[in-house]
Parts: sequence; structure tokens; C-alpha cells
Amino acid sequence: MIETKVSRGIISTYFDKLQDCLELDAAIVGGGPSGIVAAYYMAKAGLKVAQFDRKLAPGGGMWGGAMMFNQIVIQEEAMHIVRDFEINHTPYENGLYTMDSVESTSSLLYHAVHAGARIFNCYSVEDVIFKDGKVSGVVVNWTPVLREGLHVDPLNILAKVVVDGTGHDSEIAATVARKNGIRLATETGGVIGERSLDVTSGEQEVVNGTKEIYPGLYVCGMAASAVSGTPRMGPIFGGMLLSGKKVADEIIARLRK
Ligand code: 48F
Repeated sequence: MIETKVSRGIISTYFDKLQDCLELDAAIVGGGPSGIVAAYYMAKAGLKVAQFDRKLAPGGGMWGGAMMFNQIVIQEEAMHIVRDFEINHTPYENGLYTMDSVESTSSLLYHAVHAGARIFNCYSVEDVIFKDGKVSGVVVNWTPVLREGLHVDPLNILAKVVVDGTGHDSEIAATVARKNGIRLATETGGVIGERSLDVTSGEQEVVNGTKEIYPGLYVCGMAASAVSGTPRMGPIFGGMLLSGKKVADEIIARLRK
């Protein structure tokens, strides 16, 4: 019967996909723009990469533009990435371009999945696997389980590296520091917390702060700003794209060695 065939198709392919992701090269936590860009370049380089986002629609803070005006701004320095993702763009000031935020977000997601990254939506990463003094994977649960406060244990997924792309709260870096009594590679050894808005230094510093902050754990996007204590920058997204590409390039170089 077609009714059960529909169900069988979904169940069998979904669980094949999930089983195939139990051991990853890279687990990316958070489906914001920096994490999606990272997923795309890593998948394109042949790494086995999965991305987990707690929301139904990954894309993080890119869909809404600024104050729900659904346009974003990107500067010249990041336009090579915009071109890789084939996003339409309009120059309007020296070195600045505007884009439709819905087209931009959906293009990032389309290209990442099309390149071979697996995106698991409605998944919350509630912890990491911490073995031999190293971050070695993620601990995941259904977002509705956590929202309901149900007492249901999570599943474990091994990864050679984990990327914290959780945005302003840098949840994974904060959890690793809090639970394991370790020092992150920051001035204080912990998550310093994002500073108030300054576009120029925020855009530069988010890229500088994109790095491995503990063995096996990288940060990108606003999580990198939050961890290093650098300024937010608002609805200019070049720094997010450059940060995602930087973390991908570092991980690709490391895992290819
Ligand atoms: O915040 P977010 O969009 O990440 P980003 O790549 O980009 C920031 C910009 O959108 C914007 C900005 C640019 O100037 O300031 O804010 O740093 O997306 C983060 C995603 O992570 C998910 C969350 O649902 C969101 O889609 N997320 C956060 N914590 C978890 C998580 C978690 N523990 N498990 C799974 N997903």
C-alpha cells in the first residue's frame, strides 16, 4: 500500500542517514550562516560533516535581515564567498552590497546540503563527548524533548572535531569550560562574552577569533566573538561568511595531514 511505502521510504532513508553520521570528521553545532558556510566548504573538500540546529528552520539570524527588514549587507572582502553560493547581489556604496536575506539563507543551505553536508534540524546539542582531554563528539537530543523537560537520555555522535557555531551564547564552549574544569584559549581561560556593537573591529575580530579554542573544539561566527570578548557587528554578514570559510580551511588542512 502506498501509505506504508511513504512511511517506509522516510524511515529507512532517515535512519540510514543518521547511522552514517555516528562517526564524523566534523560536527557543527548551530545552523547559522557561519556554520553553514563551514559545512559547505568541508563537504566540498570531501569531509564527512553534519550540522545540528535546534530549530525547525536552520539559518539562524540571517533570515530576518535587520529588524525584520529582509535585506542584508556584505562587504567586498567576502564577495568571493557570495559568488561561490551564487547569491544575487546589488552594489550600493563603495565596497558594500545588499542581498535578499531569504535568498541568501536558502542559498547557503541548498549549497551545503547539495555538496554533501548533512543537516539535522530539531536537534539540540546538549553536551560534548570529552575523552582523553579532548572534545571528541557531540551529545544530541530532540529539541522538543528538551523543551518539554522530558527525562529522556540523548544519543552520542563521535567527531574528529566539533565546531561551536551556536551564535551569541557560544553554548558549546561555555558547556565545555563549565563541566570539565579546563581553560579555553582565551585571555581569561573562559568565555569572555561579546562586547557592544562596533562594525569595523567586530568584523575583523570575529575572523581573528575563529580558531581551535580547546583540543578538538573550534569556534566560528558570533560564538567566536562571544568567546574572545569582541564586539558584535549587526546585520553586516561578511565576517560570518569569512569566519565559516576560515574554520573550514583550518579543519580541512588539519584532517588532510
Ligand atoms: O546566531 P546564528 O545566526 O549564528 P552565526 O553563524 O551568525 C550570527 C548572525 O546570524 C547574526 C549576526 C551577524 O552579524 O550577529 O546574529 O554566528 O545561529 C546560531 C544557530 O545555532 C543554533 C540556533 O538555533 C541558531 O540557528 N543553536 C544554538 N545553540 C544550539 C543550536 C545548540 N545547543 N544545539 C543546536 N543548535
